[in-house]
Amino acid sequence: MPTKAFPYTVTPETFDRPLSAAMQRQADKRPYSRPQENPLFTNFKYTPLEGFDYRDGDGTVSRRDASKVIRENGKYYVWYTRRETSAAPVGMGRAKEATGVIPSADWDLAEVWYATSEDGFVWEEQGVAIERPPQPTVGWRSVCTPDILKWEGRFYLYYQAFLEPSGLRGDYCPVCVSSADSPDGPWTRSDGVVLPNGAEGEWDQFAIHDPYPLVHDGQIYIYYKSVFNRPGHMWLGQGLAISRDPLGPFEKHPLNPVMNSGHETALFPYKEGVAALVIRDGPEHYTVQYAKDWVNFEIESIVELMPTAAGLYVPDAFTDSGDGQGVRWGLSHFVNAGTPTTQHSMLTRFDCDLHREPGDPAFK
Ligand code: AAL
Repeated sequence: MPTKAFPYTVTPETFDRPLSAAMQRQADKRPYSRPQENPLFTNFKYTPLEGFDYRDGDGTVSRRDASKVIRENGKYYVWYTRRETSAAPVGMGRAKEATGVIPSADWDLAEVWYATSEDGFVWEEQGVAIERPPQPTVGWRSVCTPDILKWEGRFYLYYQAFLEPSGLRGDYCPVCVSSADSPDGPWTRSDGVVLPNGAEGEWDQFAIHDPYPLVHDGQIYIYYKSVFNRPGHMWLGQGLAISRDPLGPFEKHPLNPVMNSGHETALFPYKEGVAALVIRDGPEHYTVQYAKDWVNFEIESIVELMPTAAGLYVPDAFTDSGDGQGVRWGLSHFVNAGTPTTQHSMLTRFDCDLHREPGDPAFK
């Protein structure tokens, strides 16, 4: 055991002594132990958006789960879950009381809408992009939680498609895709599902949520969330599915799940690899992680006040540059604004510092 107490002034030599496990981690210079020098550490600044009406927050209008933001035709575009119902959700625990017009959860009886903006702060809602198809087509109960891909000049929206209210077996849903020549649509829906649930007994047999497409190595990489070990013990993980065709079939990565945490994980190319905001839930939530090979993620930093369900503005999401530049802002949502009987969500803007500048340590 050391004879002297740990010194007040810390120098490299300070660590040349027997150390506790915690101080050994500092001596090892784990990335997350040095946030001041870490380009994948950030704070988040939030700004309310202009242009969205929430009917005084009575719970009948909700906007949540924004897609990535893209820039086309000289403006920003975003897609999101929009619910407009005659009443606020009854709650997942009372899902049996949900009807054709009464939602169970905030994302029940929803559609995918889109909005555009000149500056990312003031938005103009343009209307519906993906409507609910007629019963019994998959998605008839709700279509929500979209994300966008641009591939060979066409646009693809991936989204969750519900057959039952959330709270019953609704969240056991797959992902469907629609495509268009323009971000303004019209959107043509592909038959069936594009990201199917895993086979019985596989980790993603029930839910495929939060599809998140990026382009890497000439292929489409879709990260997605699943919830496994239901119902005894709930554990969220992120999987990866890869294809050269946006309409599939997608091949699930043999190492899935590739992340052990994250509810609505947001990713962006960074240098040659991919970085991830691992948001909400799981043993490694509220971390920024990095995978040089796009598969094996390591914790880079531990952060606070992460944006819920972040949709990032990722200028190089689809350029496959092999030299990702990072991100500065995006849209996220605040959940459960209002009282329990007026439950809804509101989109908000966040700014962060996860981009590369000349002189940053990332520039090596
Ligand atoms: C979200 C997402 C998915 C879930 C629900 C709606 O934040 O993780 O979309 O199904 O909650």
